[in-house]
This record gives sequence, structure tokens and C-alpha cells, in this order.
Amino acid sequence: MDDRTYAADAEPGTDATVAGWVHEVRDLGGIAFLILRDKSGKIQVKFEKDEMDDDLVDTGLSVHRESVVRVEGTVEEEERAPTGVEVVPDSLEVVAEADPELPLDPSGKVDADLSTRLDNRTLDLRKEEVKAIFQIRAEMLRAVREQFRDLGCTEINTPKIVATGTEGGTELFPVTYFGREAFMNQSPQLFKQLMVGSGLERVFEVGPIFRAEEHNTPRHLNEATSIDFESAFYDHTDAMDACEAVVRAAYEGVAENCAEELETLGLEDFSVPEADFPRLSYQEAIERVNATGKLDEQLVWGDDLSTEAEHALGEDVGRHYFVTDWPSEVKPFYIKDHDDDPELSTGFDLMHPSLELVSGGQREHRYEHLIEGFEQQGLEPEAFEYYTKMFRYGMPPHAGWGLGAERLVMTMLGLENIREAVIFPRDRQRLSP
Ligand code: AMO
Repeated sequence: MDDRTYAADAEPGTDATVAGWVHEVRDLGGIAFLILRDKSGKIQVKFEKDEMDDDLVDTGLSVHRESVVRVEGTVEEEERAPTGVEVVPDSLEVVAEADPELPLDPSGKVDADLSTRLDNRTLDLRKEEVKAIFQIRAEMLRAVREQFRDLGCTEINTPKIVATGTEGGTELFPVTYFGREAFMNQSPQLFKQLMVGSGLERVFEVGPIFRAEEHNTPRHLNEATSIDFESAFYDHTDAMDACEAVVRAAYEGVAENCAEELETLGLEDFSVPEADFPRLSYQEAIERVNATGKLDEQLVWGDDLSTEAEHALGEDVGRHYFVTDWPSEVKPFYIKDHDDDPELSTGFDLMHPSLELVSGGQREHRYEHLIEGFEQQGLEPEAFEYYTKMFRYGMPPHAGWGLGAERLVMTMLGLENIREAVIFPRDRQRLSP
């Protein structure tokens, strides 16, 4: 049983057992200190050479950095100690010795490049600022789940091994499934839609999506975490309201519960984005991009927003914003067109000033239109029969969206590379750890 006292909870005047990693040993001659680090923080262990058992002092001072030790002793107040208290040890046990040569320095005094850090992620997460990212990520997910509950959603889990792709044929990872070709799922899109037609009506999922992206960029992963939402009887504007609520709740959760982590990351001025994210139509968006004069070539109707265009617009708008009413031709088959203008879709994206966070829209729930959409996109409706046939048995109008969890963390914390927001990222080069 874990009956130790966390470093942060050690009370002066008590006997305590602390356990954790050797952060540092400082030998000042007659006196020496071992700084022990655990989940809660650090605590100083003091060795007075003349007054203590030689074996105890020798063990404490010869232990390699990052070894795991257990120290029993008395907690005393000590103004000069980094946390105002120190442990005067009665005994010290080396629980797990670390090699003297470490592949990276968890004290952070020596920088390591990202690749070395990812190869040795266990050691990398011993750094306060790296651990803080994943504590914030966990809090973000907790807050998001709570907001979904407030929205009346049921959490679902859908298959990750599937027979067909949905987000464009070229970005699929094939796998062999008992001798048949199968794929890693790119999105829970079709499953979540099938669930709004079920008795559940309003659902969300937090789970992996797999994209065989060719590009190695600071904003793409080959395995990402998607936060998906879908609701019956919602249109695209309702879906955008829910999207804004979830994104703001994520920021609120972090602002309320991660003050220490934010401080560790130097983000004391962290703030929750103001409500009412502007909603620009695609037409307005391309006009605004063109007006910035930052692109070599003017955008025309039907162009996707390039990274440069996203940056120019993001700088111009200066906060989170939606781009709505995209040309139907650039949106997938499951997105519904506007009733009064089939050239215009109900698809939307939520943008952070630096990159896209979310895609969503109202869905095509009318069976005949859905089949037409498949054909227009060059997909065989037969391969999707498990999905399309449910649209013949009472499928309500519905809308939803997918939010990239790593992109949310990345933009929230101003991380330069999306890999910083994943413990074990998957990219073109990286398949382990
Ligand atoms: P889309 O393909 O735009 O839409 O993905 C939704 C969001 O997921 C994140 N994302 C990624 N993050 C990191 N690396 C990737 N390779 C990657 N791909 C996607 C992004 C993106 O905005 N089915 C629709 C959603 C819907 O309509 O409900 C979909 O998957 O943040």
C-alpha cells in the first residue's frame, strides 16, 4: 500500500515516509542535500555528516540521479529549504537504482531535441513543464466531458477497425482482418450519425482517429484524438453553439483547476476566449483574406483555405471564429446543402487564429439525397449500406462536429508542435514508443 506522504503534504513536526526520484544531490562538505521529487513537487532531505550514521550518509550521497528512493525521517521547518521544510532522515532505501548515464536530463538543465525527448518520454514527463501539459490535457478532457453531460449527451465508443473510409480514400491505413482488407477508422462520423437515429439522440465520443497523412507537419498526426459530437434535431447553428460551449468549457476548466500548471508553463495570463465567436461566411472569409494583401494569389470561390490564408485571416480576426457556408463541392457527402442554394453547404469550421480546430455541419438525412451525394463523391453507396439503410427507417435531421483534442491543447498552450500535446505521437517516422 502507498502509505507515503507526498512532498507537498509533509508537515513540520511529524514523522513521515517520502518516496520518489532523486532530482539532485548537493554536497556542501559538512552538510549535503538530496532533493527528492514526487508527483506533488520536491522536498529537501538533509544529511549532516558528523551527526548521522555513515552508511546512511554514504547511501544518500552516492545514489545516482533519477533513482527511486524511500526516506523515513522527521519533517522540520527550514526557511532556507526550497519548500520551507526538509526531512531529516532516519533511513534511506534505494528502491530502484538508475543508470548514471541518462538519455536526457529530467532536471531540464541540459536541453534535448524533440526526437530524443519522444524516444524517452518517461523521463521527459519527469520535467515539470512537460508533466503540466498532460495534466492540463486531462483537465481539458474532464471539463469537456462535463460540458457534454450538461448538453444532455451520452458518451459512446465506436469501432476503430472498419470496412470503409469516410474522409477521403487516400488517407486510410489498411489492416488485414482475418484475411480481409479493413482500415483504421478516420473518424467516428458514420457511427455517431447512426446513433442520433437511435434512442440515444445526442452523443459524444472521445477516441482515436487514424489518418495516413503524407505530410509531416507541426500540426498533423497520423493518430489523433477526436472529440466528436452529434445531435438529433440540431441544425448547423445549434451545432456551432454546442461547439463554442465545449471549447469555452475546456478553457474554463483549465483556468479554474490548473493555475499551478499554467504558472509552470509561464501562462499566468491565460484567459477563456470571450463568448460569441464571430461567424464569417466562406465568401466573407475569402474577401477578408484577399483584402489583407498577404497572399501572392487572390483566393477565388471554391479554393480551400491554405495555411497562409488561415494565418492571414486569423491575424485579421484575432480570436476564435467560425467559417460557415462553404461551397458544397469542398465538403464531404454527409454534409447537407442549404435548401435554398445547393451550391452552398451547411458545413462549418471553427478556427483558432493559428489553425483549424473543428469541422462540422448539418447532415444530409434524406435518403435519396444521401445516395446522390455518395455518387457525386465517387463512392459506392453499396459499400455503405449498413449506414444508408438506417436513413430509410426514421432518421431525424441532425448536426455535429469533430474537434481535434491535440490541436485544442496545442493552441490553448501556444505549443509549436502538435507532438508536444501527445504522450506517444504517431507520425511518418515514429511507430514506437
Ligand atoms: P476533419 O477531418 O476536419 O473532420 O477532422 C476534425 C478535426 O480533427 C482534427 N484532425 C487532426 N488533428 C491532428 N492531426 C490530423 N491528421 C488530424 N485530422 C483531423 C482537426 C480537425 O479540425 N467527420 C468530420 C467531423 C464532423 O463533421 O463531425 C471530420 O473528421 O482538429
